[in-house]
Amino acid sequence: MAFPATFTFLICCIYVPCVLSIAKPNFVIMLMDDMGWGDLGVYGHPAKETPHLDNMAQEGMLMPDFYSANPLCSPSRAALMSGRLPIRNGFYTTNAHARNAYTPQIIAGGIPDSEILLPELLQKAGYRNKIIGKWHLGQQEKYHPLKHGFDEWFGAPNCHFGPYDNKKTPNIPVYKNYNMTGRLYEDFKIKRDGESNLTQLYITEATEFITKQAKSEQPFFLYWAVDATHGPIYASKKFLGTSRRGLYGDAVRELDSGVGIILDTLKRLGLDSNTLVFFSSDNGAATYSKQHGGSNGPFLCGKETTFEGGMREPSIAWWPGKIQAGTVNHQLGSLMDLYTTFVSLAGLSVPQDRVVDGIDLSQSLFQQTLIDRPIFYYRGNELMAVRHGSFKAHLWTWANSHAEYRNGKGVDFCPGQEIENMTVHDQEDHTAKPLLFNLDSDPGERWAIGHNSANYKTVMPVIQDLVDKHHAEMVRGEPQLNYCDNSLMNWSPPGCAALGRCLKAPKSNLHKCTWPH
Ligand SMILES: [Ca+2]
Repeated sequence: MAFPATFTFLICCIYVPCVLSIAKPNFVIMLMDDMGWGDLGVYGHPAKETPHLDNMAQEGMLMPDFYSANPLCSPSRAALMSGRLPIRNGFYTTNAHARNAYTPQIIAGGIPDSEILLPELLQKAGYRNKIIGKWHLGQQEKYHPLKHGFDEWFGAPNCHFGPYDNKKTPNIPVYKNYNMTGRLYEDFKIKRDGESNLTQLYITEATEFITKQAKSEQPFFLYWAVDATHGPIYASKKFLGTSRRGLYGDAVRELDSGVGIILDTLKRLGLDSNTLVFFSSDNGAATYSKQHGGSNGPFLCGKETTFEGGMREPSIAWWPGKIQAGTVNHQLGSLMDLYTTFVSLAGLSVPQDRVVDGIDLSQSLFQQTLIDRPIFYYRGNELMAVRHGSFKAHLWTWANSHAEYRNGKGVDFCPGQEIENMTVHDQEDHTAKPLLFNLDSDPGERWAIGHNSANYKTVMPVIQDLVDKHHAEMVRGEPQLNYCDNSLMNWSPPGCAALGRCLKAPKSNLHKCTWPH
């Protein structure tokens, strides 16, 4: 007997995935740079200057227990893109123990070809991928985003430090896809008072891309990697002087307005019901900037450290109709999870030939089922701490060196915060008897649980098993951040000849990079 077409379709839907009947969802990652957990109104900042983010949380899900994979830009972003801890993907150094390393423009390494990045997988599923803003996975051409799965790029390969003299150090190029379109400070101004229209350009690039994709009906992945809250902090003229918090607050307000504009664009084009937007930050606020930087709320220290202030991120998930509005989800999450979750929602599987640290958060986002999993906190080549459930165990503690701290007169990663055995200036090894904290009752990591308490004796063996298993199964990637070379800086980026903007590179001086903390 012949089944009616609709009945056959239904049977197909039950037994095989309805690939053709369901449009693939779009993905947007809004990744802030050095923005802290406590910078958003909805996360408790008293300035209450983030109405669009607060509204995004109202329409979506607040995720207060969400982490970056590292307390520094480059390793955090490499983990986000690869779904794997920096210790696996190579974004660490072995030049010294437990040192934070990144990709300044003298770095010789970058994201290895062997890593399969999120956009590479999404490209296979028919997506068009765009990165706007900071890449930070290597400035050499072979490491560029368009060599690793992105179709479009507007932004810079490195941090926006400068201005440089183009003799000892070149100004950082800004790319439009494969080729440079100018340089920071020369063609894309960042003035001494912090005025720059870069965030406005990044907002326009985003809305134009989304509008183009809406017309084409091709699914897209937008990685909005804006960097106005990373030093040197900047904001456009319209926002300068408008915050109660000073220049940092001006930058936050402008980014917040950008979030509103992008979400409105999605709504206006009818894409909101089919787009998962995730807002977060690459690492904690730079507490060493004191009143000139961001806020990590109740958490200890900030950027560069594996205390909560270094890695817990202000995170919001948004997908109207799919993620229940106005919810708070205490799932322990990681930016690496976006890799696995997006790949799964796109109908693909993560690579099976390697360990992927990110987990599929779909059931947590859509059904609010908590998934049991640990969070590993690395600093360089060392596993510093592990969180499981409410508890966090510190295996190693360190703020920064005495040489850098200079008795409080130098660089201070924990200003105004001093916790015994924690915010120390010699690296302390606690692996034999880890320091244990309950982050639900003690989010500031101030009161260690007694080694002889019943709580310690119950919790610590569970975490120790996780640590032992993690170490036993670990396959470390070849470290990418050991060597530096001045000849590898952005002297002659692709496209410089057409603009008449190539600079003369010095002789190669390959040497071990120095990572002070
Ligand atoms: Ca950062």
